[in-house]
Amino acid sequence: PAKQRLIRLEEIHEHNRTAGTYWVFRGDSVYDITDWVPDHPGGEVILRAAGGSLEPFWKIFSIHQKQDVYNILESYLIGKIDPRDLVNGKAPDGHVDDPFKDDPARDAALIEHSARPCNSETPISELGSYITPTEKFYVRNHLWVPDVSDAETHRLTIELFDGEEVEYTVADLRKKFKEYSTTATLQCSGNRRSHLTQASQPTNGIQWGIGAISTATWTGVRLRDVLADVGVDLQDPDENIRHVQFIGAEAYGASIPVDKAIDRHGDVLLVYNMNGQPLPRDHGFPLRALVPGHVAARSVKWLNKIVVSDEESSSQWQRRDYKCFGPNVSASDPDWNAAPAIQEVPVQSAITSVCHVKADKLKDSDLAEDSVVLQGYAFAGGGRHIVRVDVSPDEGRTWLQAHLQEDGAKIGAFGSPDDRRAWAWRLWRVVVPVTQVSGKFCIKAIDDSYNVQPDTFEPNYNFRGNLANAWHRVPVSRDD
Ligand code: MTE
Ligand code: MO
Repeated sequence: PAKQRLIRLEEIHEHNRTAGTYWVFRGDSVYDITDWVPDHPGGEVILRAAGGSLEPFWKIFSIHQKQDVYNILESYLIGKIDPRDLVNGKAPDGHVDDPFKDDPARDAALIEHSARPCNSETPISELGSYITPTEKFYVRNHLWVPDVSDAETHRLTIELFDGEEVEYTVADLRKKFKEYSTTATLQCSGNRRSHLTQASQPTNGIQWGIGAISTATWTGVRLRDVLADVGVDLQDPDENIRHVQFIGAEAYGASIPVDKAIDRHGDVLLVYNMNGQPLPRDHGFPLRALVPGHVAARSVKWLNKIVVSDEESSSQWQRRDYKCFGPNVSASDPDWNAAPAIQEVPVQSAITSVCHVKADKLKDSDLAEDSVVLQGYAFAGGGRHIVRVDVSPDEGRTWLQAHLQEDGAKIGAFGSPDDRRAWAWRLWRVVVPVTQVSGKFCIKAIDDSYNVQPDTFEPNYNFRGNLANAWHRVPVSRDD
């Protein structure tokens, strides 16, 4: 039968992304995936594998390593690799174009966890700045930085519920819609994962410290205005419309509930500027979604498609990642559908500076004793304001109130200063007399729904190490 046809590697290579038909192999099996390309949830990124092995790509896009995907693939089987081209029963993966070769240069002060893809956190010394200097803003890339060379002609396609598509260039967006700015903190769901790991058990993922969080003033147009323009009824949306999906040019994708997308107070923007300058390539040039108050994974960079849908994004980052399970669930047996995707983030805080000061050097305090000055950040998701930061100089026996520094946020896109949501962190400072200090310092923040951080990590262990937000504890001796 045709399925047992023996195929030389050379012939497979001819069916590459420049050909009209696309072949791939896995193990010694050869597949003609031409008919599957239009249906591929990740879009045309699949063409990178055309003419060669799927294996190196499935290592990056690990969502494919499951039975239903293998089954789809099997239905496109056209033959086996000729044994003359096999080594130990496998064809060599061959040359794979390095997708990271055009990644931008990065600031040397960033703390690098991985280079390809780039995962780098903001250094502690920069976390005391209300607006994070753009080049020190943490970078969290799952894949490479796509080359979107022409900002003005970059297209955003919006797919409507009935399948209709509407296109805007970035220039169209600027021309057609009113511009808004908002100051918002982005926090990765892995921020402080290393603390959770140290306190409990190993976790999967990048072992971030306290710097997978940064703040910027973002400028762009409101998603709700764009949705209204393509015909979504903001007052009474079609009840089938439940999610708004975002797709990035390199294939990353995520979604948010439609209510957040169209909320008058939700401040969801399609942004082209960060701190008054065009978005740097690492942060989504030329266009990114900004979903303030939600985990940063939903603020999709290099945005080139929005899908109005009854379903969440089918991406692995929506369906099989960025979820929290109970401490009993291990990495080997999660029922991914049993947990909701993380959207709004819980209350968080960290100590960014510990400074021992002699009494005679204390300027802006009426304390006449030798003291320790602590500084840090506090942040709550969902637009909730930080109302308090409690600081303990003795591992939680007694507490002092930190002084919340002025809220420097630009007013959000909507509302008066009084009813606006808090999309950005609050920085805080406290002076602790050394006589009160015994044991570690620890802190907890409280938001305006009176949510409070848990005291320890262990009871909230989750194998992915997401949303690590127990009290931050630091030794008294640390001095920055
Ligand atoms: N968007 C795309 N297209 N690709 C990505 O890898 N990473 C997400 C989100 N948006 C990502 C993305 C995650 S997990 C985070 S934490 C934020 O971008 C990081 O944004 P930053 O790199 O601008 O700090
Ligand atoms: Mo993230």
